[in-house]
Amino acid sequence: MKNLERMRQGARYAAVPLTMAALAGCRDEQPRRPNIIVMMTDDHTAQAMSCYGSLLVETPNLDRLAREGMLFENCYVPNAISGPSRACILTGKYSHANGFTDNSRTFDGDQQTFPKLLHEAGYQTAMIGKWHLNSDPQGFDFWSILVGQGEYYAPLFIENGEEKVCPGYVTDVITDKAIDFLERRDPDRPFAMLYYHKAPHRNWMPAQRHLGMFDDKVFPEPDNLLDDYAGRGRAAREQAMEIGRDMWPEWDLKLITPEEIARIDELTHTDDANKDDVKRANDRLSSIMQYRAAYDRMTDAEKARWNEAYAPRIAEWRALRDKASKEEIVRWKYQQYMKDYCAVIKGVDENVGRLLDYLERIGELDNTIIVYTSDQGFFLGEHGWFDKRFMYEECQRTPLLVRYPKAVKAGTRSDALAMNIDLAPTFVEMAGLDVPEDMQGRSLREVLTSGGATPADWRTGVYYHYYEYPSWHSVKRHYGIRTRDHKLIHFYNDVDEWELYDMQRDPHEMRNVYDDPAYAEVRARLHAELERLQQECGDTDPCEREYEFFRGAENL
Ligand code: SGN
Ligand code: CA
Repeated sequence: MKNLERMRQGARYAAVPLTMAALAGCRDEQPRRPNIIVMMTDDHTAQAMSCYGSLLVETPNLDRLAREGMLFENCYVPNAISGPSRACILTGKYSHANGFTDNSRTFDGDQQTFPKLLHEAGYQTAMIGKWHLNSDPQGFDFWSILVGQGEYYAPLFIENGEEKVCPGYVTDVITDKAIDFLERRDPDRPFAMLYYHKAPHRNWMPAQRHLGMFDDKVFPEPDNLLDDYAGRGRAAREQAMEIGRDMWPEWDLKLITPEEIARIDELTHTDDANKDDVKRANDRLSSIMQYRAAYDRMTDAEKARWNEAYAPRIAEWRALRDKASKEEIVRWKYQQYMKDYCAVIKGVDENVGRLLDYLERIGELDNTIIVYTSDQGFFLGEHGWFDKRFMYEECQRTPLLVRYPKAVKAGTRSDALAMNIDLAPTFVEMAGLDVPEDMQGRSLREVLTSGGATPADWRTGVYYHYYEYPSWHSVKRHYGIRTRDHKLIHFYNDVDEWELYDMQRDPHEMRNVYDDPAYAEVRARLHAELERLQQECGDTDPCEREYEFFRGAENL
């Protein structure tokens, strides 16, 4: 509490005239403070954005943000999982400092966040979409949040404390709410809006208009789709996120007809006391129950269109499942996964376009700092995986685009090691406030306004710490450091293993060189760097800290 008070006082409005005059090009009139929109998606990785070079899907509206703003090539999250990542963004602090280390936690909403600071400084604030922090949002004039993970069809929201089911498709509904908030705003004051999508989170249910749109596309496979994890440790081998083995046929791949759903008991019955069989039966039950619940939210007309769209896939699966090899099944499932994931991305991209058009129409587009990011990256078949959590590149890295023509040159790229904890201080600073000293990220303002040059004293390594184990997908607890050229990871808890990767020679992290004598010097240097970062951010006893888990498993 003492801290909060101190920070409140620290976040004075003092620096406005100077900073804003600089940003607004020193005009005579009282400079306008920028609006802020944070567009965040859930599990959208750079491999599925054409501005990052994706061959999987075209994202013209996101590409527009990149073309008219700055694209960050190296933005990293400190903890690649939803709730924790959201807490990092709100507070500008690492998980151990903001207290939200894993999805079972409840966010302490009394602590300092950037929306609160902006609100206190006169901004109109709104939070719309996936919140996933298990406590009510604070610091917003308007909030309308999905409950937990949220649903794709007819999603349930809590709006300023009241529950309401909203008909339609979640990505469209969130955008409608965002536009509605902007319509109702006071045009004389700046706004800050968190526009947070559920999409493209598992189980990747496309909007009706996108069903079947990729039926004829053959998606390029990552080189390591059939990875056997040789050259890596137990963490990579013992996870539960393989497309071939761990994807649920019904929930993830939609491989069940409505008639079969009705026979759920028969389908999931087992007499066998064998542990593996019981686990399989339980998984199948969860898979079908979850799918049924999601499917039942659709209207009859939507269900009919859905059934028609997935019937050919179900028929193909039946013809293939008993005769295909294990590899063929992985490859087939990967294709289906990509069809759904990319169709869901289309919904995001279109809605981002809709919001940009709206801002343009009301004359606020160029007055608004628009950020596009995701709560973390995601595996799209790399290492044979879906999901995230690992400190491996595909999910530690997250997309980051920033458009604000008054200060950010169009079409610029930055390769600075950025982090999502940098966003809070960036917004606070660009709104003309002093950045509170306890924010651990560093404002990106200098990077944004430099045309892409990285300040000489910028960070040289990013810190990571993942805690949620045992849990979904069995990714072991780990922490580590990524520098421009290397990555050092320590897996701990029920294991004690180190991994070191040469990111220049081995960008896909296929060969752990921790014990390779050729890397002895690098290894010592990285250990020292890691310790320094841990001291600096206060995570000094990463394996020893008392760690209670699964207190609120229903929150996951
Ligand atoms: C759900 C998903 C998991 C996913 C977590 C966390 N299972 O539990 O696959 O890893 O969310 O995701 S599901 O059967 O409910 O789809 S996060 O993005 O919210 O952190
Ligand atoms: Ca996520």
